Amino acid sequence: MQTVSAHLDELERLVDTAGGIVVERFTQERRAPDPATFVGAGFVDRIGEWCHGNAIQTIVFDEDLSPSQVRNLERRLDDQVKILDRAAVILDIFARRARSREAQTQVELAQLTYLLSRLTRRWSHLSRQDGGIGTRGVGETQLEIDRRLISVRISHLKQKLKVIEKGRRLRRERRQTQSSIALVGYTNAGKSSLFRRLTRADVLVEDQLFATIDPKAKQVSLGEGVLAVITDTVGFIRKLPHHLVAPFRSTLEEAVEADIVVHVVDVSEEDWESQRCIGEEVLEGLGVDPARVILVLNKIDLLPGGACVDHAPDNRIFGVSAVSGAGVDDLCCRLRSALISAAGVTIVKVPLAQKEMVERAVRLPHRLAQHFQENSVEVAVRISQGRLAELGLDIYRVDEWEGSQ
Ligand SMILES: Nc1nc2c(ncn2[C@@H]2O[C@H](COP(=O)(O)OP(=O)(O)OP(=O)(O)O)[C@@H](O)[C@H]2O)c(=O)[nH]1
Ligand SMILES: [Mg+2]
Repeated sequence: MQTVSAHLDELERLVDTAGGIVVERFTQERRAPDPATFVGAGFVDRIGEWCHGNAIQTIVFDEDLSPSQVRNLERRLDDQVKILDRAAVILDIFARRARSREAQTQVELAQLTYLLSRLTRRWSHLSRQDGGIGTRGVGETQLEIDRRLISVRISHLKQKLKVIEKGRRLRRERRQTQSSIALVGYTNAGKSSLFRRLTRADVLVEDQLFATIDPKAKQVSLGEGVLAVITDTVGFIRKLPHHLVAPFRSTLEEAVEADIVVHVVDVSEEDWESQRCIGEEVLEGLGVDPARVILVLNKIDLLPGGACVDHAPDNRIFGVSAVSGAGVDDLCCRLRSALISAAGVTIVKVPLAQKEMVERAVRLPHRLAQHFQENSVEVAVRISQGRLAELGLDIYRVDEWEGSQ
């Protein structure tokens, strides 16, 4: 029951973000959902009466409803009340928030896919009544035409997204010489706040679900001369039907190709562990190697007595507050060392006595970090092995970065 109320709290926040006002909650305990109306028919009637008496326009279900369930429910309520499910509310929020051409295209694609799944079954139902004889073409009903038009629009949008994605991919490949970090996590975990703190960029931070729909990338200086490109992403949420997230997946897939994936979890939430699990499942589904993931438990300032989060022995978990800045320096330090030891980074260590080689090393393009020691200089650099060999620096390659980070 505790989980149910937590889920309904979240649904209430979603409705609020979508611009609705929640007036009442109803729950029914059943062994299995009713195939026709999800909840029992008598229960629907009771809610219907209540809605009628209180001039309520919309009922939102926390679970995914099938198209025929929506239809049956609306009929049973004499088409006086609109029935929505969680996915429909989320899509509405996405549509309000999308700003960039890419996000708008992704949202439209998700909406039409959702609509199409609803039209298809209704159409097959109605076409039987029609007897297949149409006036608008060979056996076509209006719904069939709608369905066809939607399918055409869907393939057009998919095509458009491919072009946008290709452009983004090319731009990213050109940047390949830069290190990258992706911020991911449950909606409202504080990804944008951390992005803002790290980059000092003015991005939207709001105590609302899905504040970020358009991923943002920006260069960040992590101290000690280490630079990286950091990306803020769309948040995760439980019970989001798979076909809806598909359009957003490619953006996320690309973000998590980053050298380091920072998984942000709001540790002040009662069910933060389950939000963490949802995040881990998504990352696993995207094929992200856990070795590349750093877990950040955010909002430690809200923990009773400002409790500290113990660092895991392998330095993969950090407690921070994006708002107060607590723990952020430690995190930056960890990010620096993680970036230096990421795949694609080579470390060369040249004795200071080798003056000419030292000159070459400290002038290498795409240097990530550089550190002078008593008798040598260390340089971490993103460079091809071939180029390193051409410069004669490959003999100075070392496995470990020893300098300060
Ligand atoms: N007290 C406290 N609040 C925080 C902290 N970090 C973020 N918040 C608040 O949490 C809310 C959500 O923050 P965002 O940064 O927008 O979260 P997000 O993960 O980007 O959320 P979406 O873009 O909606 O997925 C805002 O009201 C922030 O002010 C923190 O460390 N402490
Ligand atoms: Mg955000």
